[in-house]
Amino acid sequence: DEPPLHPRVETVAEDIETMETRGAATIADAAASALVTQAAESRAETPAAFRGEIRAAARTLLDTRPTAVSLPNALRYVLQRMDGESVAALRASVERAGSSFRDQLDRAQDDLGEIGANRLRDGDRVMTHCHSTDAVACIEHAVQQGKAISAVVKETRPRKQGHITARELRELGVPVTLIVDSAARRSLGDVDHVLVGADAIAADGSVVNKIGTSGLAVNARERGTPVMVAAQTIKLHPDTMTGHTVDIEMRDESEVIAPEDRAEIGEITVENPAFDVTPPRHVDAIVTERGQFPPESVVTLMRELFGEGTREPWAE
Ligand code: RUB
Repeated sequence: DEPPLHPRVETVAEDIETMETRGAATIADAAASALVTQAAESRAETPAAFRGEIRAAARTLLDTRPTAVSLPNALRYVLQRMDGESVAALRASVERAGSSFRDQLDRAQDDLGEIGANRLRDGDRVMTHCHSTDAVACIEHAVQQGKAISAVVKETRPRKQGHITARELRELGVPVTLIVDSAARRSLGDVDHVLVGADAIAADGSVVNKIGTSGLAVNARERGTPVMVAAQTIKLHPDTMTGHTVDIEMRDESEVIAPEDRAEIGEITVENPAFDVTPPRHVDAIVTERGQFPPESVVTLMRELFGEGTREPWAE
């Protein structure tokens, strides 16, 4: 029997699954806060029962979406710091870990934004894909430094996260041109950078991000437009150091085609992969809160942060 979960854990899990809560950093933040709620409201009477509840909550959160590694990284951060001989001590440790994780997440994004902004010059035009809070942070800092930045924002089918980016950039005072995804190559000649976020970064420097990123990067390379990936170190995927590949989420076909249109076409297969993998040779720089890295060198940072491997603290 699974231990009782606080309703907020179920709600957060459902919001991640339905993409009400989306984007790698936001997902990590929500997951950490759900563990804190579970800890704060737990009625467990023994340390073992308490630990069981927190691990079960972590498994429920983990099962929502497979690609953004910030989710397991957030859960691992909190669970590895769960410590104590009593329920009260355990509770305090989870609350402390959850809140320090969330503080670090904010700080990392801010530091990353400052570092990324240094790559952007006054008057630069940036092309974005999907919606990444890490990428927006770079533009926000550049604007705060007094640089005039404009943006070409890709719509990002099928979920149109480009609309979120367009709104946020507009609110920063950045002039925005919205384009459909297939217009990207045509517009690449007019931009100085491609700037995207990441859901996961593998040990070889491959970047896993919203579907369409890899094609964009190939086109950018052909045009000589530099590709910059804004990704806090919680996007580094520890399992890839031991050869694991990153699981690419396949989403429902209803995001791509309405049931009535599909019925009219007849028997076809619809595929809806949510992410793709951009090889390191198409990426110029990965910007983290720890500095900028050529993709091939992130493995050094990963070794420093994770050692040679990781445990799975949510296992029963
Ligand atoms: C979001 C996406 C974003 C990364 C980085 O995909 O691909 O580029 O998650 O975002 P989805 P952030 O909309 O399917 O979750 O920089 O905010 O972590």
